[in-house]
Amino acid sequence: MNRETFIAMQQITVTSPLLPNLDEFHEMLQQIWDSKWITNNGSFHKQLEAALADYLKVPYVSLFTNGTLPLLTAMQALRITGEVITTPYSFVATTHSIWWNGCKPVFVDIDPKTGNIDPEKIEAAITPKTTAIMPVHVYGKPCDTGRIQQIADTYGLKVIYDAAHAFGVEVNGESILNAGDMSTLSFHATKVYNTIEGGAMIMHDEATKRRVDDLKNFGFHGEVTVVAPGINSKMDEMRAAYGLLNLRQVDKAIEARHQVAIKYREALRPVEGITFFDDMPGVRHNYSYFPIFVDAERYGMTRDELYAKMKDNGILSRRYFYPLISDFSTYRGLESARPDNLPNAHKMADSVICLPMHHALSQEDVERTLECVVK
Ligand code: T4K
Repeated sequence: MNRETFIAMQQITVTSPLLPNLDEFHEMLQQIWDSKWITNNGSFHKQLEAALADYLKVPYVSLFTNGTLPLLTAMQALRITGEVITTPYSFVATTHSIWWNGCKPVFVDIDPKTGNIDPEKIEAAITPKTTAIMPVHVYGKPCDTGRIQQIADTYGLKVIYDAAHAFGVEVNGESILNAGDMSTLSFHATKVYNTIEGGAMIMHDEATKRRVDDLKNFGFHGEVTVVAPGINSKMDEMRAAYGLLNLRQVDKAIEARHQVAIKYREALRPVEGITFFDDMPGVRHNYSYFPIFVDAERYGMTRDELYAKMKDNGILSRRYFYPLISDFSTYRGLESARPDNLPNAHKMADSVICLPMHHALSQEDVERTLECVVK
């Protein structure tokens, strides 16, 4: 076998989906076939909402068909208008949700210690038109939710957390998903916990849950009454069943990721010019991503050179989150998108590589990855 064929066969991807046992999934599919109830708040949908509320230690969960629609719907449910303060260092869906609601995103720089929005820079971005803050727990690292809430309370703003990466993350035993007015999750195939495509919204009270459930079902409340201009973003029974099965094995998957993080950190700590995040005290992390940051001068190679070298060796790392959202054509004309407003975000986006990180990485995969980075 030549080198090219070997590498093509042995590719190590940045992530790999957690898949349920196929026989168990088939049994559940049989139940769905027997019942002929395949979507619209079916039995597995109800079971998954209850099981997730329990697992995540949150009061109410509303399932969605992906992680973007709960962001859009949260803004509708809270009747957000005007300007929304957010981070440029995220997946583009965060800002798109603001745009799709006819609001203006206002970018605030990040804290280089966490990659999350810097709370100390939020107040300077507030105007009379600001109605909400949309922070992101990037890579599952908790935002400074206490400080953000203080600012929101002072200025009468809503807070919607894009918690797409923060499945199962806890601070001092409490779910990070309970912070703010609402939090949203993504259950995409590439996430720690997946339902193939899927997502959820977390809220504090039953009335909000009812309103959100109406909104994701075209605004229908009952059979003949439409109470709001809703959308269709319901999760079907197949994916809810798949989600129930994956919930049984997600803790094991998170522990496997944790072990990979330990090996990466041990090998990378002495490497000149490579930095990474350590665990935060009191936090239950989910190890959803393993970003490293390349200082080209000290490392002796640029981020993009290392990225290309990994690719040549069959290691498909990703540069999440490069380019910055504020650099995409839709947003770069905004005043807050000016690079001099976002120096920390630019530095992080220009130096980041997310190493392969998932539950099924073998010792050999980890070693091959490290061989590429530790020269
Ligand atoms: N907010 C934040 C902060 C987010 O990060 C995201 C999504 C959202 C909101 C929106 O949530 P969703 O509407 O997507 O639920 C991925 C995902 O599509 C996206 O969900 C995710 N964030 C984003 C960070 O990454 P790509 O384009 O990088 O994925 P892709 O298809 O290149 O896959 C990466 C690797 O994963 C592949 O090289 C191999 C592996 N893979 C992927 C898929 C889809 C598999 O092994 N099997 C698969 O089925 O966007």
